[in-house]
Amino acid sequence: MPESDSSRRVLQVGPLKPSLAETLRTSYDAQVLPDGPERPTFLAEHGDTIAAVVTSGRTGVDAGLMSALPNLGAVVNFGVGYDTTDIEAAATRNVVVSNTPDVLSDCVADTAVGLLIDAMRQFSAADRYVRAGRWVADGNYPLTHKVSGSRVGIIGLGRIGQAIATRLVGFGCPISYHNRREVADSPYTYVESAVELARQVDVLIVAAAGGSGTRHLVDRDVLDAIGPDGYLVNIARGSVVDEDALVEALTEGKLAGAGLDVFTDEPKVPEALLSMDNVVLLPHVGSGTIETRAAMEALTLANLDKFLESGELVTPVPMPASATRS
Ligand code: 8YV
Repeated sequence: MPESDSSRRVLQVGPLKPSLAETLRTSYDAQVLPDGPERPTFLAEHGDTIAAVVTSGRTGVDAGLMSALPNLGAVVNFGVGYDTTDIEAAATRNVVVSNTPDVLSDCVADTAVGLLIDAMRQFSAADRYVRAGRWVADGNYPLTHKVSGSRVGIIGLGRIGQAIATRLVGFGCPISYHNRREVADSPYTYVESAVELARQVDVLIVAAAGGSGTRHLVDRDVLDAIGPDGYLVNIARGSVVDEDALVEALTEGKLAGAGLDVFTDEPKVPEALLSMDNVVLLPHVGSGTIETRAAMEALTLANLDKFLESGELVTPVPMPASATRS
């Protein structure tokens, strides 16, 4: 870690993993952006001393906050998804942005497969059945659906999408995918549109990045195309799925079930889903293991260190070409 310089401070924006927040405070003399009415005063007093922000995908840095930090050089994001940071505004201001790719792909892919199995086999619901004494009272649990060999479609064949595919090949699942563009040398079948992909598969898994480009990519038409025998799994961002349409489809039996780790307005989950045994609900825990969160923390600090030393990042995110950069 470089020598601390009072004109090049680090700012924590939003809650972070406690050990990361503690390291930022003790080793980087980082400040924490206040949330309440003290924020404008804090920014007026300290805004021009901030060289780097450390945040997470749950909070991010919007254009308004960026303009209150005129000497900001980097947004260091804990997490692979950075849709809460305004990348166009960052590019315009020559602010570089990093995320934590690769180190979480295994755990998020494990979560996707876990959700798929749980939604189709209803293990969580069957567990509740045992605990409620219903095995004794009501007899055997109803039959569910076979996972191995089911046709799986993946929306977004990036690092996480590919890690999901690799796992499901082991289950004998034929894999097809939809992506912004076809992935060169991929062994999986490319499908031109999300709706066409949904039509062809038994399970649709959402692994696309969030943000305006993918908002409601899984809309009513895509959900209709999955159909009453099909399942949806989302480990990406709630924003990629039209949640009202999803709730409606599940309520009306137009979808067999769903496994969801992400929601539109976390931590709020639509009330209607809470009583559905064909829906598995997780509190955004995709990357949430001790091992992976430690690796994400280390990569976050490596990005911060490199930026403070050289102005560069270890894992920069691609910046949009459209923004004007000097
Ligand atoms: C984390 C995530 O929950 O990496 C991401 O984009 O959504 C998760 O790994 C989140 O970033 C931690 O705040």
